[in-house]
Amino acid sequence: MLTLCGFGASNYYNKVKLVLLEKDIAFDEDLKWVGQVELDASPLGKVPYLKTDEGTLCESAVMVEYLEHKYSAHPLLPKDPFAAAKARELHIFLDLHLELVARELYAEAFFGGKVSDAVKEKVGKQLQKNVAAFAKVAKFEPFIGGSELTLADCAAAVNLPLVTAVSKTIYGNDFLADLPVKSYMKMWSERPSMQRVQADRKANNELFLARMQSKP
Ligand SMILES: N[C@@H](CCC(=O)N[C@@H](CS)C(=O)NCC(=O)O)C(=O)O
Repeated sequence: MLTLCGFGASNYYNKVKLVLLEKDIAFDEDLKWVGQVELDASPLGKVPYLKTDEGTLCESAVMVEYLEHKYSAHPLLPKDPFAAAKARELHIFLDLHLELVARELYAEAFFGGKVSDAVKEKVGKQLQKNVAAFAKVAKFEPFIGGSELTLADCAAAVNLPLVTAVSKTIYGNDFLADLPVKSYMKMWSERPSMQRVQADRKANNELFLARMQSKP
């Protein structure tokens, strides 16, 4: 049996959850907030992590690759090695070059904190550069890499809305405005996997914000 550990307000948690649901794999969830993470499973103290009958895994990109190889039904990577590599390329762009850069602004965008003007300027430039590069590799036809839903779509579905929200809040304009993200997310919103993830995310987000506010 698989147990996904973490919390539903986390984009990386939800990427793995979308993959589990899209592939129709049975799994349990174990609510672990940051600070409650089992460090032998996730030594950096990050969520998500996955418990399997073979052992534990941390890093969402690794988890979804494991799931893809272990469970052949409902494939989320093309069989062709080059096409699969192109999907992985998009996955890296989304996690590393978009989300991880935007993350530097979450404190102010979402959590009532403050980010210095110097950081805002540096991150803004980097994010705009990376969005322009991402626009060259993303297809939205209708899926992020073309005609097939892949692992990269599960990363896109959780990360693109964050980039939009952060850039709108911090810089007053949506850095993704030139891309068809709205129709892409509408397509996702019609999938049962996303409907469950969104419902769980909303419920968990309330708990998450309440926990943040109760901390000094
Ligand atoms: N590269 C990691 C990133 C996971 C991550 O940053 N998770 C956040 C929650 S969305 C977290 O656990 N943050 C707490 C921390 O970094 O201490 C992955 O893909 O799993």
